[in-house]
Amino acid sequence: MATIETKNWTRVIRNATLATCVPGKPYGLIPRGAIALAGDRIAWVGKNRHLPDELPKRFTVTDARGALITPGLIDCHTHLVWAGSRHLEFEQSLMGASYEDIARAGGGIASTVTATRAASENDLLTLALARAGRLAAEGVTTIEIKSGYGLDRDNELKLLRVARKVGERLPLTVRTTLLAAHAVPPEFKDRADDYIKCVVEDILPAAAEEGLVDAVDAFCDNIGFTPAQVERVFARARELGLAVKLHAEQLSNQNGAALAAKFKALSADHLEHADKTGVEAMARAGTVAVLLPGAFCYLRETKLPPIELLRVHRVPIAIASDLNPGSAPIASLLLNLTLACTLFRLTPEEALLGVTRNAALALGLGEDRGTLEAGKRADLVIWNAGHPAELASQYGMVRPVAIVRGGAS
Ligand code: DI6
Ligand code: FE
Repeated sequence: MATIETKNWTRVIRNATLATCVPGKPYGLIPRGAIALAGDRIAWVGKNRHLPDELPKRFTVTDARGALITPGLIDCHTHLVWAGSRHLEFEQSLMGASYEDIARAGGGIASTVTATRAASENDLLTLALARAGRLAAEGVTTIEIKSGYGLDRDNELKLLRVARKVGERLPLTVRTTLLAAHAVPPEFKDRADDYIKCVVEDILPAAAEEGLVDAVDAFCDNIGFTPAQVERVFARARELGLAVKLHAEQLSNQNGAALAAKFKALSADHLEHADKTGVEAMARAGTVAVLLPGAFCYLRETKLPPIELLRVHRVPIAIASDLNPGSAPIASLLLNLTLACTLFRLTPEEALLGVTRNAALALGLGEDRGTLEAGKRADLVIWNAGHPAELASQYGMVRPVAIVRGGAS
């Protein structure tokens, strides 16, 4: 074997059960493995016995005593900047009102928009930090945060600024997504096309100009926007060189998955009502399927996303929390792992890949993170577990023992 170059190493963790999430074998598992870091990067991954016999004294060597190590978890779909609470709607829904009924009666997203517009940037930051902090504490090192509760230029930009600040205050990488096309704001009631014009001509360019947007999303559904309206938003996003993603086929089939694929979207999300045509288009475009079992569970949905079709067509499946005040007020990615298995029958391996490798792809970060491989960012979690299936197979007992973010813990 070639000599391993240890010159730049800053840290070694040995005697670990490494779930590298690299393709080839289940979980990319390396039992009795070791991982070496060089600054904020992974320098080397392999078996203990392939480590050089003499490790220089100058860097830290940790004995993991067999503990499981995974890549840092990635929550690739959240709406965690909001104010107000929808607990009364929760009660209405338990009395029989559907999510659509509540939205059509002026509640739903619109009620959160009222509360969020009234909140200051500072108050929103405090609320968002608490939610993101819950995710970070369970091993999440990268999150996506969408706007979508401002619905006018100043308020959408306010949400995106708060999202960026979350990434400055917490040891998390934050990717921001502009979701101005989430709902029609009250001042545009019955004028959805006029609102889309405002998104395309005003909100989107202003947010992009301020450097607040990593991607652009829209809600394509019977209570959201039509495919034609989404197309206008996506066309403008692409003109500005921004990636797109779509809330597609959550409550009904609008051919949103195919539309997302047409624009080479990073991901199409929800997908309960997606069909074969949509899945095939996603496969051809390399669009990731982001499944949101927490929202499915909270809305007591019964129509399952087409898991088998996604598998057959080799569409990468990611799992995310969808953390939001209406359909998924559940601040736990780990609970979503368990729900992905129990509700969607994903295997624990598929679930883990869904919050690591495939979640990175859904954010356009596949080259940089999501697996334990030399060259990737040194985001990793050491767990009080010995096998990766433990992460999804139980909830509330498996937790991080240590979290390394960009090489630091
Ligand atoms: N679908 C969802 O599940 C979230 N947004 C969307 O388009 C829910 C947003 C909310 O109810 O506040
Ligand atoms: Fe969502």
